[in-house]
Amino acid sequence: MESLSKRIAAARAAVAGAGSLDEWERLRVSLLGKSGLLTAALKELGTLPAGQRQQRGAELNVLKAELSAALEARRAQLEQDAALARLARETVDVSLPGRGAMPGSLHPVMQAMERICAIFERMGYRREQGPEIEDDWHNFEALNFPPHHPARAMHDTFYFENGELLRTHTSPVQLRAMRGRTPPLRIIAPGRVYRSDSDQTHSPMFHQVEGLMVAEGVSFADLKGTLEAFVTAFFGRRFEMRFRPSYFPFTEPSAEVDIRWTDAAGKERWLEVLGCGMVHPVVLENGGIDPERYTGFAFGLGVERFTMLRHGVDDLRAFFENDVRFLAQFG
Ligand code: 2U9
Repeated sequence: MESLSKRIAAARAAVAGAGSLDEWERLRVSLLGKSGLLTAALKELGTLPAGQRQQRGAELNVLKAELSAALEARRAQLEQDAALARLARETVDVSLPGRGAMPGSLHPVMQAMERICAIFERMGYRREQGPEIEDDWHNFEALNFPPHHPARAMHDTFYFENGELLRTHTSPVQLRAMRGRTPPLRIIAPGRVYRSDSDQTHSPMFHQVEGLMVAEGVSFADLKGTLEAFVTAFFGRRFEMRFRPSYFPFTEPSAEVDIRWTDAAGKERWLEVLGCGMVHPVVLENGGIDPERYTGFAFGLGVERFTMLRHGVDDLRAFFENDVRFLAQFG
């Protein structure tokens, strides 16, 4: 018993001095494990005479409880030390410069579309939307493109097998709006349109904004004043403007609008930016509006083109490549 006491006193000192959880585990096994010091002493109880067995057993149990408590206390301490060491290792130096965030922003074409619509909304126009998959009647026939008419060739159309098509302009939106309402109306129709065409200045999907005003006594002079006010508001300055006779099936008379533009090299030239005209009587009728009583004007523009002019971008494809280095310049 005496030598056991000495060995236990030594074990206690070792437990108190255990420097790591690994060392602690080796000690626990050597004391309380299957062939540990105390386990062996307890096993030996069976060899003692019955008279001594009970007292010795009680003493050993007290020692075992004391050792367990000492082991437990040391383990708690070692774990706490380890946790504190990890916290110290993982501290963040808040004085280091950050990596920098990359906030997203509206695509430049969408920004221009918003700008265009907001200008017309201030003039009393209401935004309308419609389906991108259309039927022949809404996209062509009702807009005075007769079947097999050469004007249809102006739009390289994507057709579905069932005869439906991807709208080639947002005009069907205004047509649907006319059919559901009575004049006076002012409608602005922004949206995606599709034409089978792709090069430096054409994309198979692009964005249009079209406008329509119908009321009693609307004239070409109203159209000119509206588009001059719009161009001035969009670019933030006045331009010399030219309304050049043109042809669209859905307007008569029709015009293309040029502005006097100074290019990057400082050279002045006329630049086409809009199409417009007085709504054809046949189109008013198809929209359920009496052409004897009402007149209207309409116009259309390509949003990518306006975005390119506003920012001096010379290749349309930059808007569809989604290179963040390009897009981040418009944040
Ligand atoms: C209805 C009646 C008339 C819309 C118009 C244009 C002229 C026009 C082009 C500009 C460049 C399309 O993006 S572009 O290729 N648009 O020139 N659009 S008048 O006329 C309408 C629309 C709807 C019911």
